[in-house]
Amino acid sequence: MNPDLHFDMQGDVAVVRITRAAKRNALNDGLILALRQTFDTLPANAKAAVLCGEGEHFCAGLDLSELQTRDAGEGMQHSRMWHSAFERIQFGAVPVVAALHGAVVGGGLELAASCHIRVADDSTFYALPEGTRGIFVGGGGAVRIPKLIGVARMTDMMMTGRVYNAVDGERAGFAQYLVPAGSAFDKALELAKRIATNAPLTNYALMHALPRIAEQAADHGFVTESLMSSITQAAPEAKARVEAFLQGRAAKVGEQ
Ligand code: 1HE
Repeated sequence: MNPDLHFDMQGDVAVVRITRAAKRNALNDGLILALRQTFDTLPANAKAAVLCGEGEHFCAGLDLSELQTRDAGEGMQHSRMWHSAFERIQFGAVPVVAALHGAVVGGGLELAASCHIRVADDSTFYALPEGTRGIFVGGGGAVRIPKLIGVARMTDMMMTGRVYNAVDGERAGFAQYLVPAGSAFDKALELAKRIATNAPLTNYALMHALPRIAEQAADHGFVTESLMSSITQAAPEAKARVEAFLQGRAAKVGEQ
């Protein structure tokens, strides 16, 4: 295991923590490969995961000290390495909740965007300093970030160096939850534990089918939706859950 990445299980939730606080959790090649390996080989009993960072910041993005003079081909391979690691998060085995605080910038924002749910605390800020550094996003941000905040906001961030604070960031769509400073991890863990109680096929459909359906033409999307709907409904677990509700044994909407 990479010394800059800590892994442990809290019940059936996998907790993945970047522990490179001295360098603001900047992502070097070793860390990217370790993230890929970790999400590729989660224990079979993991039903959800939390991704977080140690210290004052979630992640300062690409380790700029490794940004050597790559030629175009090497640069593309490097970017593709990030893509393959973050795809293991987005399209991996379990839903991943990101616990955000402090800097969520550059590749750190790309990493957060590959998770399924983002919980930010009041100290969180978002930026894409790639624009200032004379480069471009390369970790899937051009695909994922506009889906959260729209092309216009991302263009503005990269052209002008705009930084979003936690409140404006939540309003813009970076995070689905905003909590008091210091409590993002606890909230993320609470959500992950809740997600872990879902029927596995429902979580699978949300992770693997929903984002693809959303990108399909509507008439294709309706068919894919109906297939996924029939598969989830046919599972014995779905029948048992519906039966429990009908017999008054399951929570009503809004009850835990
Ligand atoms: C780093 C990095 C890094 C910090 N690579 N070493 N990302 C950026 O352009 C963000 C650059 N970082 C910052 O703007 C600031 O560090 C923070 C706002 C995140 C935090 O500030 P602060 O005052 O808490 O920390 P610091 O004093 O700036 O940094 C502490 C140390 O971490 C320092 O090293 P030291 O040896 O002098 O102690 C910094 O050099 C180091 N450090 N951030 C390397 N990013 C797939 S493409 C993705 C493209 C990108 O992500 S580009 C955006 C890169």
